[in-house]
Amino acid sequence: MLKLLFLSTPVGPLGSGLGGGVELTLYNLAEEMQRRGHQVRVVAPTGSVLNNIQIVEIPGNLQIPAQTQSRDVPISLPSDSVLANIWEYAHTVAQEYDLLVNFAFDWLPFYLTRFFTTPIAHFISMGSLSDALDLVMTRVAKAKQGTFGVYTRSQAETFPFADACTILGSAVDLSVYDFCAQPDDYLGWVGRIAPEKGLEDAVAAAVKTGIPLKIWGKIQDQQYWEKINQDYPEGAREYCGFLPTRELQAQLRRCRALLMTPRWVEAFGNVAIEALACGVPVISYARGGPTEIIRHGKTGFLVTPDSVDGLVEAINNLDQIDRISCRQQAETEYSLPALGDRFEKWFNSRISRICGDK
Ligand code: HBI
Repeated sequence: MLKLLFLSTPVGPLGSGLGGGVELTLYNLAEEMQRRGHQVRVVAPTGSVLNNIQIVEIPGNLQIPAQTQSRDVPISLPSDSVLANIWEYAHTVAQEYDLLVNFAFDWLPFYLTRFFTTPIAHFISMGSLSDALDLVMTRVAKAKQGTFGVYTRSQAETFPFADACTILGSAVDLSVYDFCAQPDDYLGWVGRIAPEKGLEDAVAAAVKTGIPLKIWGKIQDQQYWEKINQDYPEGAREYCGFLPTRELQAQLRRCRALLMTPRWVEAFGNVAIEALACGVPVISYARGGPTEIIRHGKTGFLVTPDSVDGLVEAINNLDQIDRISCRQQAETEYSLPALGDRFEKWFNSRISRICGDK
């Protein structure tokens, strides 16, 4: 039995949607590790909510989302930084745990690694975003073998230390997602509403095909959202809010397809496996994580990046896809037990390696 301390992302309370896919990963992993008999405690910003997982809430000001910064921006922390407060707490209790698992994509936790005696495993939730982060991560990767876990190979390859990354994939709790054989006549888009997610292309494709688009997710960039509203007619899209998983899947399952339009190297694309779990085919730009998830022509389509016409062509070919094969792929590749096996192996290797560290 391992005693695990999970240190959450500092960009928002868990359950707010500001943490995007990493919120789902952290929650699913905590659930699965507890199911296996390990002790898990999560340290997260005040206001975080996770059902039946012990949370230590830490006050302080949220961190600027790293993907809104350019690559050469100096590292910054707000006054009374929640990130710094989380790691001050971690330092006071570290001795009580076998392993600290970090989910923040931030300079401070990477820099502090060398000063902790308790082993730290860093789960990286995005591709490379900044030179300063790449530098400190490369230094840690060299000093502590096996420190970095990532979702996908294409995400790892955005970093100079790609070969030092452990590929972990992702998963969903399949019991929460219900298969839907007969969809309604609309398309779906799920994600943080922000420029790197390319929502405008999904709306443009919906307008061209005349099939309405339903949108779920947190509005993270207000003016980006307002520009989409100005550029596209009302009928083409309906904003359905940011929903908890059970409510989301009850609507997502009724889509003819999920559209994914990432402008950046999407580290994984948890929404893709949520859709597959409901039997919903996924049409995505061939960029980042989705290229390792979608079986082209079988469980969805991979489209030339940034090509709205490519999205339209794929939408017109949806009848080729058998929705059962989407659910089956989720069951074979993205179940929680499979995820738990991969992470448990990584945790144990990180703990045992403590003696081998330079
Ligand atoms: N930005 N600074 C910072 N730290 C994070 O942990 C972070 C982020 N931006 C986005 C994000 N985490 C998550 O939404 C993604 O990792 C999924």
